[in-house]
Amino acid sequence: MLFLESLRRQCQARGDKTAIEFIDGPRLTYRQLDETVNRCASFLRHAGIGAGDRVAAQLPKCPHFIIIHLASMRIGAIFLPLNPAYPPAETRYFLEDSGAKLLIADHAKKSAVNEIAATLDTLEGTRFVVPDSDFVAELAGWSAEPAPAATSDPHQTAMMLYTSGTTSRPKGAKITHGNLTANIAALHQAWGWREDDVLLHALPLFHVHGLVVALHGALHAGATAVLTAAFDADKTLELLASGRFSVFMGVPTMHRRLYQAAGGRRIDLSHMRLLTSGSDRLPDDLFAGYQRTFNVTLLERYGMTETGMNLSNPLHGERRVGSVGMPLPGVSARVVNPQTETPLPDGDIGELQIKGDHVFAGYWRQPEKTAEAFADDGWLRTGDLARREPDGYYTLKGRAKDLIISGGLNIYPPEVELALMEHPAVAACAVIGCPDAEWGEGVVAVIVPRAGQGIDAGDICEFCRERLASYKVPRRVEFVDALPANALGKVQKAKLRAQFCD
Ligand code: MLC
Repeated sequence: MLFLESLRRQCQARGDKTAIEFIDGPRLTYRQLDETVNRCASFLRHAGIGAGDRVAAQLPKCPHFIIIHLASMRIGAIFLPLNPAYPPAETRYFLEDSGAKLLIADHAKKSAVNEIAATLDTLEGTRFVVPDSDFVAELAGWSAEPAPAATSDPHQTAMMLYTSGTTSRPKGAKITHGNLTANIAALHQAWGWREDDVLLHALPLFHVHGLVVALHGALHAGATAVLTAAFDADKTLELLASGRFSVFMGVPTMHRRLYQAAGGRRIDLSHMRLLTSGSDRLPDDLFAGYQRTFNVTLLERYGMTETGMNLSNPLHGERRVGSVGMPLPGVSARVVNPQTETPLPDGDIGELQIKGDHVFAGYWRQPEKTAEAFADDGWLRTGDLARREPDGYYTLKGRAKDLIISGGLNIYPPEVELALMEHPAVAACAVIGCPDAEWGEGVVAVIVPRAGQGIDAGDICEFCRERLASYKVPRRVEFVDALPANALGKVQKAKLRAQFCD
């Protein structure tokens, strides 16, 4: 049964049980959720949205984000969540590339939306909707008649999540209804989701982690998701300690902040059934510090936008420090020689490759990039290096691709480099990630200035801020006379890391 169908059944079976609740905000029962999603589906259909159309949402974490997400999928449209931190230049790219028929944006972004609308000449069909803050109330006028089931095809795309590339602009990863269903089934089994679970949801909703792993996980189980509009470590710790919650999911930067918020106090969280960490490597000291401080063992797992979740430490059994565990049910994993793509024996380090019904359907209108993502025999190339231990646990050993992970967010150096190269005083540049205690890695730009041009770091950062979401803006800028290059002219980033990362 597809995820959407099982969700509909949960809505029917759970009635008055709370499905989603915002801290200091609205609460919707399963019945209200179902009804509001139906109303939103009517609204979308009236706006001319049909199967296969892209519905973009650039919204803060709010009830109507969830409603629009579920309603789009319910009518067979493709949901496209966008980070509200994107400046107009980035948002415009996503709308153009996806050919979105509708952008639903936050009121606070009204002027940015107008700016985009004025310059989006390739997309005459795009409509822009900026709802009032109470969009759920606005929907009351629309019919709650259930939409006819628009999807029974697991291969139909349900949503599109943009990921950047090492050599190109961001690409839309097509996530099908079958992918969502496979992910949820695997996590339900592996993590023992229960209807009496109460999830404290503090992640953003525009990534696979917050949207699929956390939110879908809770709704699929008929459990309750309690959401915070933003992550505040002190507040989150207070909530976790309250005894109300059984599940919490975070990225290492969030866990680090929770650990620091404890300020050396011992706060027992052992009443919680499951605390997971993902989206970036969990440092060993944090794993141990968390155990001492909170009397719980974090469960580390490994996933990516193109697949959702792949590997996980066990719910019962050893949660191994430094390891991302074993393949989830329905997931096949192998470690191969990156050159020959032949499987390696246990203990050897190679590229991690993945297969399963959860693996995405390819990149939106990019058949070449899709072909590059897969080995000839259909395995997905993750670009991550790993080692499999003889007892089946996998350990990540670095990245085969040029990627920075900061606070659980992927930043592709070429995207930042492209922005920097637009600056008239930049002759050449390279962007690297340096270890950072808070963020995991921090963006560092190494720049060769154009002769005779004045240039300073503050100006460079300001320039990037206009073109890139602020988390991608370099935290440090270094100036050099020349970049180290190999015989083929390729910049040797390892040398730059050795020089500029302490
Ligand atoms: C925010 N900032 C960051 C940042 N997040 N800088 C670098 N890296 C980040 N991740 C910057 C902002 O740009 C801003 O800069 C300043 O910090 C304050 O912004 P904020 O919004 O108040 O930040 P904060 O709330 O503190 O956010 C930190 C965070 C957030 C850790 C809570 O980054 C976060 O929610 N991360 C989780 C991301 C996530 O869900 N990843 C999953 C991807 S899916 P300025 O200069 O404007 O002040 C995936 C697959 C998988 O990877 O396996 O899960």
